[in-house]
Amino acid sequence: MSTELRFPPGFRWGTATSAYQVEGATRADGRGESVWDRFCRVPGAIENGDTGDDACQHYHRADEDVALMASLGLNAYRLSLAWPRIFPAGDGRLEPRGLAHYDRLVDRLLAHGITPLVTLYHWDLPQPLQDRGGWRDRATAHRFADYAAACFDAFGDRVRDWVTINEPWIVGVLGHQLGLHAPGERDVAGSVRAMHHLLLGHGLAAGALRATGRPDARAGVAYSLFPHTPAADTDADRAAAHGSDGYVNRWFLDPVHGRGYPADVREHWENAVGPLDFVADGDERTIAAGSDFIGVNYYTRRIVSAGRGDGPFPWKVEPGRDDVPRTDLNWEIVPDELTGLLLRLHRDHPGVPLLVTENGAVLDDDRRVAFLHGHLAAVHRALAAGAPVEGYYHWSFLDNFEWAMGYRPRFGLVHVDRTTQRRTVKDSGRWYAAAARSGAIPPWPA
Ligand code: IFM
Repeated sequence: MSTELRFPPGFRWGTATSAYQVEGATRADGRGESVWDRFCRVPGAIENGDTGDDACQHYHRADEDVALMASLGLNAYRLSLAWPRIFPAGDGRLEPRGLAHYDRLVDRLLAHGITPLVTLYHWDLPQPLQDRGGWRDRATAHRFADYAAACFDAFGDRVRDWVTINEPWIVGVLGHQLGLHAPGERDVAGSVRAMHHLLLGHGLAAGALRATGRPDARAGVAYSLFPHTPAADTDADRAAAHGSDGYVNRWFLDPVHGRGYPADVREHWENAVGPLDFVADGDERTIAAGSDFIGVNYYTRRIVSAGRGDGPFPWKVEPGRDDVPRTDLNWEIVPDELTGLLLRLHRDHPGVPLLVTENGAVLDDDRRVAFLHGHLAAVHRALAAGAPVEGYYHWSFLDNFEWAMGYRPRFGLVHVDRTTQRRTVKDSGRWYAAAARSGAIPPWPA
């Protein structure tokens, strides 16, 4: 009798990338400047002075890369569109060469039986919009909805599923609070505005998708979700973990899925930055208008204790447990938390389909196989317990530009030689291909 773990028919076996991290060709075909092009020029901002100028040259090697994906038997791919390729100035003139590139890429994927999941915003804001205030300015949410509508118009006949915004919390915290990501702001109040406008942009874009009248089109956010563990089994640490969960997870999930901003987090933010007067009447209704799935980007958990340490809040993020294995970036590897997270989302937002839109690790490749195995088994347990998980997109297809850490961390199932750009499928890529082809993984533990 087989004890393999079989996934449901139609399960999406995918990988994920984002435009700035893989495309390169930042000056090709009329592409405008993005905040990341600018940020990479700030001395010391990126390890080793790396930039996305070349990245994996995916812009020029898209055919080869899609053929490689197909040869691995993958049936899904999450990619992002570069806003500055489509609207080089952020708004106004559409660049037909940018549209033509993605048009061809989408056709290529479909011709190989690979279903595209398209992200509209994976952090490469056109610099001219940043010059007008970026996400701190409400108008950016409207420009985003215009860009989204143009993409729905161009690709909506072939693309059904859209991730509007990738990881609004990370954009807020790393980009606007800590200055570690583009646009490099250190402005706590500005970060709260930015996060609100990102969600508003999502709601406006989801509304624009509805307005296309395509009944099977779906929109959702890909959230950076961190399950929380209290450091000690005390009321104080449990309250801290709940508060931090609000800051990281509920602040985004609740409004998008119709519950409005959570009162406890709103109070924390108002204590920290004053009244949230940029949340206009009706905004929460707009934000809640029409999300069709939850995109789960899961990497690790947060262990939290009471005390000060995490920005302006009364909790502290602890370093993690000694007996838990780590990735080479020192992130705890806890696949069980993914099961718990998926079940929690199913409980809190019943009926909403779930997609694991990112999961991956920087590890030597033997350990990546174990990581994949553990996390897919975790997804399987969630499915068995009733969570409606439709697919898994491994981060990442290729070793790529890991933002402020440059090219040092390698997340790919496919190795990319930085000098020759040669692609070599890793053992983990072959393992994942076997799983995708058979629709099952060996029993866990192996
Ligand atoms: O590379 C990033 C990606 O762009 C967003 N989610 C996390 C990944 C790994 O850090």
